[in-house]
Amino acid sequence: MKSKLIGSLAALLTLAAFAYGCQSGSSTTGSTATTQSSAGLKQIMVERKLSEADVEAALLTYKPTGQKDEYVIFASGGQSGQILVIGVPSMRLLKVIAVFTPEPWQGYGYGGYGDKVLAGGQQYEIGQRLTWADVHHPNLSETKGDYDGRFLFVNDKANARIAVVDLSDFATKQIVPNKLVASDHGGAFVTPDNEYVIETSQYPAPLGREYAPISEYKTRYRGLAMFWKFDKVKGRIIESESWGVELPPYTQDLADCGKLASDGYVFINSFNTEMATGGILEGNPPVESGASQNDTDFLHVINWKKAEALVKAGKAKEIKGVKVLMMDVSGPEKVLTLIPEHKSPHGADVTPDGEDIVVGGKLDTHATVYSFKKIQALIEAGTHEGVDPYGLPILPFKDTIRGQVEIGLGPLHTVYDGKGFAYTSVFIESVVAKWDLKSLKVVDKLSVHYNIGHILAAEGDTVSPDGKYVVAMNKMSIDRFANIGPLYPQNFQLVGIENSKMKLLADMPIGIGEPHYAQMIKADKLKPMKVYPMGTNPLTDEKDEFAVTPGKERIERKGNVVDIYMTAIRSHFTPDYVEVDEGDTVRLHLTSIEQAEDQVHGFTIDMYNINVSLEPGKHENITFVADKPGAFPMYCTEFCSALHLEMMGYFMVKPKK
Ligand code: RUQ
Ligand code: CUA
Repeated sequence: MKSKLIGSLAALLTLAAFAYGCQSGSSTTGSTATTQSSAGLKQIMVERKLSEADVEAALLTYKPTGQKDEYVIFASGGQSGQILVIGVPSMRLLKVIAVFTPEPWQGYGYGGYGDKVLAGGQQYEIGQRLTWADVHHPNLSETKGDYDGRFLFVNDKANARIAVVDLSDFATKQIVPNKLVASDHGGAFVTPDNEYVIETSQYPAPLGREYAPISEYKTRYRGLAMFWKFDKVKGRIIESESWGVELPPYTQDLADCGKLASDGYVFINSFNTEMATGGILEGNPPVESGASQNDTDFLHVINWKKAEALVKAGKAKEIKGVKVLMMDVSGPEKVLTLIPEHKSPHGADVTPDGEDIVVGGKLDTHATVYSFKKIQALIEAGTHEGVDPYGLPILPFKDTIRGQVEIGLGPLHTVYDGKGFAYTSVFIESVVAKWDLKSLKVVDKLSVHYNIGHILAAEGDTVSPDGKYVVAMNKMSIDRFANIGPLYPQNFQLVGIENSKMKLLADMPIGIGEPHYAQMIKADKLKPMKVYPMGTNPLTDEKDEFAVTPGKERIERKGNVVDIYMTAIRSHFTPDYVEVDEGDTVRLHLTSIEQAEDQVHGFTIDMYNINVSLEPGKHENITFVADKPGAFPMYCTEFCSALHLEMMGYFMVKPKK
């Protein structure tokens, strides 16, 4: 960061004024320009009530037109079911990726390939369709513990699903529904070489989503850690090679995957070892207090490589066609082990070297630092202080930890800078606490606005974080922005961490859903295509069998099925006049034959709820029944050229006699 160079307001203003002088094209000498502009800038600072620190923050984050961001954030879009793509340090919103929710701009869910992705993510074959998601934790694909910029995975807490986004075109390719559980939370986390995408359940329920009375909670309700096998070449989850590990009904919370020293292991928090089930009208305490009786909950440790071997050796049980390693195997085999943790913990975050696991306690003032070496030695020696009601070994707490850090009120999540420091979000206190991983002492605190949930760091979950920025993902923004009614935006705050003191650089209101986690990748690791190879179907990433080449546009009828082979290019569709009979099945094969960068068309047929986005080279197949007679304009919905409004035609549906 330039901040090291900038020692004083004078130096800052000289620098700013220099740029100002150049841009204004002043023909005066450098020194005169500096003086005049300094006076101008000082006046702006006074008028706008900007401090020296404000001006410095502006200089560190401002991107003049054409200058690109150094990092890219992929942030959860919360209830929107989408992913937000944000540039750093400018904190400009670059894109909203449609994932679990129909999204009109990308034409996702209005007749095109997105319908097929969304259909694959449905939990039930009949009945209501899921049209939203509670998006929590986006995770980038990894190679050797480093983000490789190829894929992005994210979970839907509300409907227990995992989505796969391909970063070669920033499009969602697959949604896999977890048929065994109803909600998830710990996910999507990846193993360091991305063999698996991990999804762990949140609220326990009978596996397979059967009914069992709540009185049978302890015997029938369970948690699950799902290991989704990922094929990096195909870029898809292979459901048939995926499997699960049964967990006790302790309400598993966040999870993280081991790396380097702890490669092969997964760590999952839990917060209701009391197994409280509420029942306020029945005279029971609500879950919030029922689940807070015990002094400790359990950190679950899974040896996933061993679990995988046991599943392959046929030791798993099939539930609804999914192989699940049950507790009567995983306990004795030392695949699943419990460690006490301070009550109601939240984040479980493995350090970049994989040596430690940091657990924040929502109701505690500490973060606990577990040592993987100690944990592993105890597991291997078979040392434990007892077993839980499900026969799972419990390790002695004292012997598993390296220490505890006095953080402040309500530590949640921890990220790392790769330089020996950890940064913990502290919800109740509304601060980021920076602490030394060696001494376990807090060295700096920064107020954020307000009530920070997650925190993320540049390349933060890799084996080598960059240590330049962290972002506070604040749940509340009272008094920060213009009043826009009782539903307030959340507030992302960019924090510079290059110097010993953290520095608040920029605020970004988030008015789209409530974000949870996000990850930040170096922008030059992303290498998406600029245009699709001609005729590409984004669902298969291949040339579609129905791709239309220029000159081969046509309309074919077989019985009451009409195939329309159509192309789009500035500024017309061919054919631009289509006539069918009411009740015909229409199969529209639509190829953009553009190959010029940023030449996007849209396509809609009025009144038919059909709407697709046609990026250069993209192909879409749209099948529908022409059930509404009339003369319907079909037109391009992107302002693609000077004759964009002329890019239209008619879709005629002749009424039945
Ligand atoms: S966790 S509430 Cu990401 Cu802090 Cu879901
Ligand atoms: Cu094509 Cu507007």
